[in-house]
Amino acid sequence: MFEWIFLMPDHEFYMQRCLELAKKGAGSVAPNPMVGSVLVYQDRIIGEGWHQRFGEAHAEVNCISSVREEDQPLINSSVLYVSLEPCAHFGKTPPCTDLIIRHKIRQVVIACPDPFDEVNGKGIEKLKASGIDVITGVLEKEAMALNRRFFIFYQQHRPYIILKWAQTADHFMSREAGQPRLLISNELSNRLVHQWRSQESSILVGTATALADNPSLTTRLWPGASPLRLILDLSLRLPPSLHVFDQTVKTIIFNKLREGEEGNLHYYKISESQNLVQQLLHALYQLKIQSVMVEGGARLLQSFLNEGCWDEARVITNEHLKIEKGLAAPRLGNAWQTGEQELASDRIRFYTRQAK
Ligand code: AOF
Ligand code: ZN
Repeated sequence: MFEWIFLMPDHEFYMQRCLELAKKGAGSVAPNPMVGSVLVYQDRIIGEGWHQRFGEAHAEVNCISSVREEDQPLINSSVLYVSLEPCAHFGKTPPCTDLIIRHKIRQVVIACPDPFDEVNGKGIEKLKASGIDVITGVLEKEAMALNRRFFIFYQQHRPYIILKWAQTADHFMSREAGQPRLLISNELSNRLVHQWRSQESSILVGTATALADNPSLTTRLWPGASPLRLILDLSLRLPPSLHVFDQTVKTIIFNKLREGEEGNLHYYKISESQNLVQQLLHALYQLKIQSVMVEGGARLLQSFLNEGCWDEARVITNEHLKIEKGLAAPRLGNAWQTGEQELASDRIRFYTRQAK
């Protein structure tokens, strides 16, 4: 019995390695998922790979081609670990299942199924049909969390939604309308926000925020790409002189009046009479935008909260600033706090939505 336990392959150990490898693709593979793979012969890793760049080779391909010449005869007696179901379709690259079958690999251990319609179970079926022993569900939760944007997008047909705001210690987001702009978060938090922006596909703000704060919504404080800008301007009343219209970044303007493109500005028509949040989410799904960070204002954030349409909230509180009156910050309901971080005078709290 003891010996049997000792000889059991440590699936979680190798899957953990797959997840570590997968993370090396962060920032270069979106909208594809981050995927890692290892090939193990009798408790020895003989190959490792990950999906490195969008449009290029998948994790399994890089893993198998990393095997040294002297180890190649061992491939057909090895176990392949992969953090996502191997694909069974011809996309930008050929199916990984064909490669695995061609190499006569005897066992494949998978963390989670691929929710992408073209794959979604077909990869697992194809491997099984060719006689390969397939084990699924190893570190499934961790693997899904790593690619949570990709999973939400394909399973719920909407982007992954992060709500972000800064508030005073007495729970205000800004001074009252017409009053001078209030800077709440400190420089360290502002830099962190730019890092967050670089991790998402898009940032959304409402009309009042675009006008009052004149934000650039770029990542100028962080070395990462600026996401798509999404501006809600139903009546197209925002002045073209605002930073968000400077055309340095592709910008979609959701409005009720017009469609079309002008350089980097894309006009997208929505209707005032229908549910705004649902229309936005539908549009973002159609546009294949996998994630959105909603950065204000209070009303727009509250609409997402009221609809229960959010996945994470990141709230920056300046613990030293009180203004006594102003525009109230949104109220979180059904939220779990998952973390907390202190950055000088600011405290950042992280929440996820609690399923009802
Ligand atoms: C895998 N291994 O490492 C990744 C997979 O256009 P393509 O050919 O790059 O295919 C993209 C789709 O393949 C993507 O939507 C997802 O379903 C899957 N990604 N599959 O077997 C990998 N990155
Ligand atoms: Zn593949």
